[in-house]
Amino acid sequence: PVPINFKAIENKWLERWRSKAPSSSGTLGKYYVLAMFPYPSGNMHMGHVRVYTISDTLARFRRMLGHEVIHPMGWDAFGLPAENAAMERNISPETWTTSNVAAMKEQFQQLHASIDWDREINTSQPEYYRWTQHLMVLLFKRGLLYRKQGEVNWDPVDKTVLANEQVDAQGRSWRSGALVERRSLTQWYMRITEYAEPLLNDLEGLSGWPERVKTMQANWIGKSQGFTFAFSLAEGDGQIQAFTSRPETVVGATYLAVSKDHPILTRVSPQFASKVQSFAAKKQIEKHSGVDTGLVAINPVTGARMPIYVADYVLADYGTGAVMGVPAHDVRDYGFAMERKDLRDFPRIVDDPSGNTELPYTGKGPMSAALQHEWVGLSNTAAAEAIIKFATERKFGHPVTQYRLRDWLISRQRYWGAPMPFIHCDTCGVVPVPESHLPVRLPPAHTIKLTGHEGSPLASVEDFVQTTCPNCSGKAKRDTDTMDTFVDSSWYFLRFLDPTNLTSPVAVEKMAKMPVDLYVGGVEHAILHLLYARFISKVLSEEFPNAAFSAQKAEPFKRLLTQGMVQGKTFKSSTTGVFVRPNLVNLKDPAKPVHLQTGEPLSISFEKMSKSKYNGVDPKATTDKFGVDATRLYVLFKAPPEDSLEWDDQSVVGMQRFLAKIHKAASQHKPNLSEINLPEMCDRQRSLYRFIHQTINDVTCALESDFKLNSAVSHLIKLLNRLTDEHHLSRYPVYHHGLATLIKLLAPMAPTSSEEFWELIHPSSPPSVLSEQWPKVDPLALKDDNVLCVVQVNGKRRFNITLDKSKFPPSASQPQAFHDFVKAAVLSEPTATKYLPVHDTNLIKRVFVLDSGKLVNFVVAS
Ligand code: ANZ
Ligand code: ZN
Repeated sequence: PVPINFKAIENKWLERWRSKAPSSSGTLGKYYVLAMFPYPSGNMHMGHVRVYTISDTLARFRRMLGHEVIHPMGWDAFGLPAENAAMERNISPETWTTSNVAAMKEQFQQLHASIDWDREINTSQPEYYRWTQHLMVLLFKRGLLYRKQGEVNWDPVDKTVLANEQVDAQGRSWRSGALVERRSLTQWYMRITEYAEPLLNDLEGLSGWPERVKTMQANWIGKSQGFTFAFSLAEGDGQIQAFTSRPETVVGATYLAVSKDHPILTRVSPQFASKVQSFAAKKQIEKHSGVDTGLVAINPVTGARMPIYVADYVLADYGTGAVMGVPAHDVRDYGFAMERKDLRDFPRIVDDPSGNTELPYTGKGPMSAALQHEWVGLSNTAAAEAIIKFATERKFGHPVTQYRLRDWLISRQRYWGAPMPFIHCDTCGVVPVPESHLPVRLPPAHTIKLTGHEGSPLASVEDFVQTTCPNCSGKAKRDTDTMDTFVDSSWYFLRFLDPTNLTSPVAVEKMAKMPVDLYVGGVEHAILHLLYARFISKVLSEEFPNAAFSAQKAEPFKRLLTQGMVQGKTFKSSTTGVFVRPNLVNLKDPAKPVHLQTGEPLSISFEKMSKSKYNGVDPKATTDKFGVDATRLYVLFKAPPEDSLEWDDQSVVGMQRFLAKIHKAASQHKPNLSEINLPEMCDRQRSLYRFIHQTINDVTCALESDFKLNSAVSHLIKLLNRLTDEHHLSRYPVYHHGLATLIKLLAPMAPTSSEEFWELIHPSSPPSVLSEQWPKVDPLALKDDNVLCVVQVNGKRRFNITLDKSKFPPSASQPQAFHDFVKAAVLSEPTATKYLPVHDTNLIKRVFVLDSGKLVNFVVAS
């Protein structure tokens, strides 16, 4: 087909839409579709195109279904990249952010995304962060926000602290990649641990979330049941509590290890003190390092003397900050003990049922005979129960539930973030900024030196720091930390419901629009963002109680769709592994690309798009070249939303052709608007009608519940092909019905093209396909009234025919009539001439009709 002039069509419909906004009122109730709001980098990449195409398609679909749709967008605008970019360019982070927001908003429009821009929010504007600050005050008053001195993760490159969650397993910062150092600092924390139980338990009710994400959240919360033993000091009184998940191993505990800030360290004798102090001051963390404190405890079960060490591997904020060392059965304890002469002698507690005698052994098994104790021979789990009972009765232990989840460290020593709304007064302590003084505005960037110092940039602005205490009116100082940007995004979905409220973050009655019905975003947010959002949501639903929302446990996101990555085609030298620019690749033999200049063989792979791999594809270039709708369709069609998508420019053309074919069919079509009349249809019409309604069913299912958007597109392609095949029916209403249905089903995915096609087939009727009702499945159409009949000739299977059940004479009461009906149907089938003497029926000796017409056997004279 001739390519269509998509630019002209796009412009025409954008212009018409501008004069008439799509309706967002509906009779089916609200539907809140939310795509994770972007960081305004200024450039939309293909990953964005993918998420927002998905969310826009589903928003448009829901509008056609009759929902009142909420599909907002905003900007997660605070954060380090703005600050760093601003320093590089010598402009303020605010200027940089504002121009990026404008550019990206333009790019949203270029995608034809149907967004409620009147709900737009920007987390870096005082109108928004005023309420983020309000929430912090509220959490502070509830005891859910507090300051604490402790060991924190310090990023030496970004010069700020990081939450535990922002440090990866290799000990590197999620943002800068720098090796994180430990420092002892006073910081702000949110008491998310108080909500560990509901955060864990309520996962169960989230049937619309991927299992994978729920597991990640559950593991992050990391609930473990355990036991705490009290170990008494050998000299003087005093005890150390140690948390263990293996209480039965206490009989093999040969030493204790405590963290660097454990209170027991104040009891160290002068002889050991200097060594212990210098160890505690050390920054780097090593697996097996530690020093003897000279203190000794007594094993409450065996009575053995246990030296007490201070060791790097003991975390200050897990359990009790003390571990009972069981070298025989714990890998870390084993490593630690084997490096120290006085700890190398330790007993085995649990036998390996397979007879292996190697240590450490971390599996299950019977209690070792060498123990000479009443527990010998019991399974280790039974022994654990017995020891728990024994210790509980004698009061040297108690069961505990432990979580891996830590309180959330939210303060940052950077400029571009929401200031913590607190004042430090020598007399009154920490005082929240009164409501009427909010927001605490960020001082303008030009007054601040952003680089070259440690600690908060805000601390250098005297005007900002010096203030009076709201409580006693004495001289006081403002807090100079800003908030982690994850705080900003932990409640934005609530603000979208009430974006301009001047007296509250969100009005109680607006909470009734929660939860978000569908949340679309990257799986990289599966832990942090979603956990924080769930936490804040639960807290806020207590402050702004809305019965409906609370009844759903205040879970903010009902369904979660995590879309996969968009990957670009990458050429890599097979020998050096260096990435090669596509314009330096010789593709004469597409299967064996070589370097244009060196002739080196290159390998092809698909990898996450990035500048360094020369595999990025610019969304604007793509939509300019192929059209917005072809791009949108391609993104939906190429892979199921959850999988990664391998970008291939060549196949976008396929979508362009698909649209051009519909355009052609619509232009040539002479509408027949008469009513569909099922009983009057011939077989072919009836079968086309069924196909149309199967397509409605499949596409609706894909958009409504299983989100197989790729197969939704392929169902539409099949419907078009079917209509092309049945073009001889074009003057009948069923054909018109098919074409009109195709265009309606296509509308959410390819909106401007569908508008154009709709106009072509309805020259005089309503102007917008988007305001049409979503097609409904006719249950009569789907009712299968065909019987597949296998035809045998002299016992040999020859061909099949389909019999129309609705035309059957009643077989039970008139067996002969039924028999004749089937026989006639077979003989009138064109293929019958090949196998049966159609013109000389005398040669047919007998006909057996079996199984209600599913099998028929002709006995023919040879
Ligand atoms: C003795 C023991 C014997 C342990 C054994 C394990 C195996 P989960 O299950 O993840 O909760 N532990 C306790 N507090 C710690 C701290 N502050 N820093 C580092 N490790 C600590 O882990 C619980 C286990 O981790 C505890 O059980 C303790 O070692 C260690 F065969 O106690 B166990
Ligand atoms: Zn005061």
